[in-house]
This record gives sequence, structure tokens and C-alpha cells, in this order.
Amino acid sequence: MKVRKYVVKDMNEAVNKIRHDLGQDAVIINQRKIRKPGIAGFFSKKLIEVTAASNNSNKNVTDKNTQDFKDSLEAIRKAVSKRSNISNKSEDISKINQVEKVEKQNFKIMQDGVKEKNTSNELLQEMQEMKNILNSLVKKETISTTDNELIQKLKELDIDDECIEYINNNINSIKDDIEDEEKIKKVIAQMLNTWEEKTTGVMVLVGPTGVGKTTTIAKLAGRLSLIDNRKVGLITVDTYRIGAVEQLKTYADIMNIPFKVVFNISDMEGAIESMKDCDVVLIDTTGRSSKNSMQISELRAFIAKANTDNIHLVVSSTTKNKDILPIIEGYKKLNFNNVIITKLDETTTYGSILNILRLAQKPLSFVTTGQNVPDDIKNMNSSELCKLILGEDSIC
Ligand SMILES: Nc1nc2c(ncn2[C@@H]2O[C@H](COP(=O)(O)OP(=O)(O)OP(=O)(O)O)[C@@H](O)[C@H]2O)c(=O)[nH]1
Ligand SMILES: [Mg+2]
Repeated sequence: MKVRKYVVKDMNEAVNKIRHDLGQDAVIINQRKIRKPGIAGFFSKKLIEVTAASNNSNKNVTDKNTQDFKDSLEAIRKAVSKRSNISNKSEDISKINQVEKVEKQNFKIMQDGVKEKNTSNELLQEMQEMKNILNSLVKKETISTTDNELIQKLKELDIDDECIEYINNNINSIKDDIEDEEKIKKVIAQMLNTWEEKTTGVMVLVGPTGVGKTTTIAKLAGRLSLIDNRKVGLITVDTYRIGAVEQLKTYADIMNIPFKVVFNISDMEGAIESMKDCDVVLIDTTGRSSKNSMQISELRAFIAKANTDNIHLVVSSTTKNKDILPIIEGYKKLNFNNVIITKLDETTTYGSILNILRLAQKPLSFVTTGQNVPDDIKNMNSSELCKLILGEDSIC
């Protein structure tokens, strides 16, 4: 008897190879899905490892054949014990059935050839032993490593524990007959909401210090005025930080667009009124710590005068997972209705996108990917985001 293992893309390929190598009488004794090693492999398509056996001389079986069969039993035993380390929960039940089927097939082959009663009994005993070993292995495997493996992979992508729990619970409730990675993508895509609207009217950017609000405003202004040919006005209320006004004024001058500084709440309405012929008015605000509720309340008074619900919270993708919730909670007072995630070029894992959007429960309007004005800003749809988060794509 010959036993061979094949790693193939589908069963058609396996059957062709088995027929070619082992002949028409070959039987498939085992099959299992495997992945390439590493995290990339986890999200790539599974391959199938097929073990097949053939009894080339089922007539006049000799002692040599019996020995060959014993050898192949040993080979199967080794393969199965190796397999137990990387088993998949969903395969457990079918495995017992498979083992029984394999044994029946093997026994039939031997019965055809082996006439001596004693040899058959010996083989039967051997098979029973093997069955016992396999059953004990399968029982151990019911505590599957798959969930732990999945959790570990998602952790490596910097997805936080709450998101992982949510993903895990939700993939278990998907009953469709699809691969695990497709289920993960489905759940993640459902968690990612993006802003499809056109930028228009008065738009305010708020967020912690240094996340890139002013640079993002300059990028948007450049994109809207230079590329989309729309009339854009810029307003800043950031008179707190030295150089902040000059920073935005420089961009406004280069792009030749109107620019106003609002020092007091009472100036806001006038500034907006002066830009009423603009298609879009972008308002830059002072970076504030979300923990300072006095400063946030002051900002709220300015924004109330701007009379818009087009408020975008800017958060950096490099924010520590633990800090995301306090930022979102602190800025909730400003009733932001979209999120901009910046500095994607400064990180190698993008789980924070998922963490931020899940906690904010608001659509993502833009992501920024570098310091270049106006180029490094873009809209991403949920499927692009999903690929990025799962490490199938990168920004640079
Ligand atoms: N790598 C990278 N740097 C960025 C990005 N966006 C902004 N920056 C840089 O981040 C720094 C801070 O940017 P600002 O636009 O001044 O940030 P801000 O939120 O307006 O800061 P405050 O007004 O002080 O709160 C600057 O050096 C920017 O060039 C980005 O997408 N990627
Ligand atoms: Mg700024």
C-alpha cells in the first residue's frame, strides 16, 4: 500500500494528482484545510491537504503487503498526531466519521487480498487501537485553538479587546457557509461607517492638540479650491497658540482664498456672513485636551455661533487605545457627527481605525496620510478600510 500527501487548491486538483500517481483504485483517507504560516496566511485563502492511499496489488497479498499496510498505518498515525496540534474546531465531528470511513476502506482493501484469518484479526486489533488513539486526540481537540489563534491575530493588528470580543461574538453568529476570514471581514465591514456626503456649507474641525486639524483644513481647502474649483473661505478661532493664525493665513494667501480670525464669540456670525458667497467655509479650532471641560465648553460656545451640524472630530491613528475613549467622551459635548483619522503614515497597524470608529459611532469622513498639503488626504470606503485594518493593504 502506498500513502501520499498532497497540498492542493481544490479537490479536483487532488483527485487528478491522486489518479495520476496512485491509480484509479486509490482512496482518500484524510483531508483538511490548512493555511500558509504567518499572519498574512491567516487572511489568505486556505489550501487543502489530502492524504490518499492505494493498494496496488490487492490480489495475492503477501506478508510483504501486510508489512506495507502496517507501515502505512504507522504513517497515518504519525500524520494524525501531528495534525492534532493545528486542528480546527469545526473539523472535530467530521474527523471521527472520517476515521471510521478510512478504517472501513482500508479493511475492505485488505479483506480483498488477505485470506488468512489470523492476519485479519491482527489488523483488526491494530485498527481498533488506532481508532482509540484518534478518538482520544479528537476529544482533546474540542478545546479548540482557533478562537485563541484568532484573538491573537487581531491583537497583533492593534484591535482593542472590546472590538475583538465584538468580532468574535459576531462571527460565531454568522451561519453562512463561508471561510472564517470572510466572516471576520463581514463583521468588520459592518463596523465601519463612512461619510458619503459632499463637503459643503460650514464645516468645523475639532480635536486634541497636535492631531493635524490645521494641516487637514489646509489640505481640504487646497483640494476643494484647486482641484474641485469651489469657492472656499477659511476661519480660525485659534488665537491661543502662538503662530496658529500665521500657519493658516499662509495657506490662505498661497491659495488666494478669504481668511478671517475670530477672537470673540460675537465675531463668529460676522465672519461667516462675510463668506456667504463661499461654497464651503472651513473653521479651524484650538487643540484642547478632552479632560479640560472648561476649555471644551468655551469651544462649544464658538461652534454654536457657527450654526452648523457639520462638525468633524480629528483623532490621530497613533493615539493609544486607552486614550481613545476619554477623547471621544470629552468631545461628545461638541456634538461632532463625523470623524477624521490622521497620520496613517505614522503607524504600521491600523486597528486604531476600528477602535476609534466603534467608540465614536460616527462615520469616517477623511483619513490623512502625510504632511503634504493638499495631497495627503483621502476618502476611504469600508472595504478599503477593512483591508488596511487586516493588514492586507498598507498606506505606504
Ligand atoms: N505624518 C503626518 N503628520 C501630519 C499629518 N497631519 C498633520 N501632521 C503634522 O502634525 C503636526 C501638527 O499638525 P497641526 O495641523 O498643526 O495640528 P493641530 O491639530 O492643528 O495642532 P494644534 O492646533 O496645536 O492643536 C504638524 O507637524 C503636521 O505637519 C499626517 O497625516 N501625517
Ligand atoms: Mg492647529
